[in-house]
Amino acid sequence: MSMKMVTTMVLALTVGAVLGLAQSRSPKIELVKEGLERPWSLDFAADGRLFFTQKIGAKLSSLDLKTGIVKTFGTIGGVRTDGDGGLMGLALAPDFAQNKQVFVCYSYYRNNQASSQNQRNRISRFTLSETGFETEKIIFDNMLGSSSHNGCRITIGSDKKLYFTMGDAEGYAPGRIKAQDRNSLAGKTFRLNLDGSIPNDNPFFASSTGQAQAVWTYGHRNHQGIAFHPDTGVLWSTEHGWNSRDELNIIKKGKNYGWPYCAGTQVYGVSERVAADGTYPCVGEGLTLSNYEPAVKAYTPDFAIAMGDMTFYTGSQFPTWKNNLFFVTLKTGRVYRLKLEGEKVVDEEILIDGQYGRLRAITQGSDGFLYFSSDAGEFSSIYRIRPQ
Ligand SMILES: [Ca+2]
Repeated sequence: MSMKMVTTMVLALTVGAVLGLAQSRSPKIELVKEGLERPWSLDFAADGRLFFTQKIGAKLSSLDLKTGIVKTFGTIGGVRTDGDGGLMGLALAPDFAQNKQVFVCYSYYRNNQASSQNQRNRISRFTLSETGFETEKIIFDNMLGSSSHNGCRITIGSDKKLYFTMGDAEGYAPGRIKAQDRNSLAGKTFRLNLDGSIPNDNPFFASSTGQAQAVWTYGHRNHQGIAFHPDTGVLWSTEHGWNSRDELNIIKKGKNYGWPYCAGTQVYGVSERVAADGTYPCVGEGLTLSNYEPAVKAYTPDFAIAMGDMTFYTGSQFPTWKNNLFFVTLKTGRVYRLKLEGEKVVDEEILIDGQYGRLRAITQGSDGFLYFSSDAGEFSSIYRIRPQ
């Protein structure tokens, strides 16, 4: 046996051992709380309490992780819970410790008249007392709703602006074009000041009127995850796509994300086209879409993985995961971990693959662990991901 062969064998054994070690260090999943009514959004306060919305019960609650006790501040009246609708997005105000303000998104019927013409969604700001709601201030009202595609995820930027998503509110209706209409409040990302006023540096502030001035991006189908990269400040988003075309996007001011003409990196119903420079243009028979921003990555198996919420990891419990992007999926019940370089995905791992059913939300705890929720009606749960 030559020295070279021996060296190769030793190298192979070393690599095998390292791989074995990596496997034995796969994270531990702990059940934190069960028996919840579809916990749709999770957000930690600095004091360690986990705030969450319960979609079908329309409850805003917090969980004390030390005692396991859930405290419900209140049930929001008049919430429409048909199909995708309900109490959805949640974001605590940046100075929540002082002002006790939380932003939520929920579905309702206009004039309390339950009909498809009156399906709506809104953003409200609640001020909490120790035991309940003190006030509700409606921040952004009258967004078109549907029994499908109501969004609605909320985050707050370092610019102290509120960013939130709204789906195309059209389900499988023919001629789905509201997402492309910049005057329609469907299929958009919006940006507002925290008091509900509209910032005058929004991209269409000068060229539109009324609530349409709040549009930040358009051409979305139903993006249910949105988060700022902790280092670059770039806004990333997961979009629940059409059929086999889920999307990971970077949300850039004023851009068009293509729906319903393009999905993933593909023109709707047309085979994938790659331009000479390697980009994916949204062009097809008789179609050239201006202002188009293609997905960073399209998830294109022969089924929809059904992307849900996303977050970035900034804690110290998993040093090698720093700044990694995590997202959950509904239909396939997965937790993905993505390593990024700039605006590219360079590595990807599926940490969980269906063992906990449909997954809805994911966030990082103030303790540096990751938390995610399942979506199984009144039998939904919150779980923790921690090192072994
Ligand atoms: Ca798109």
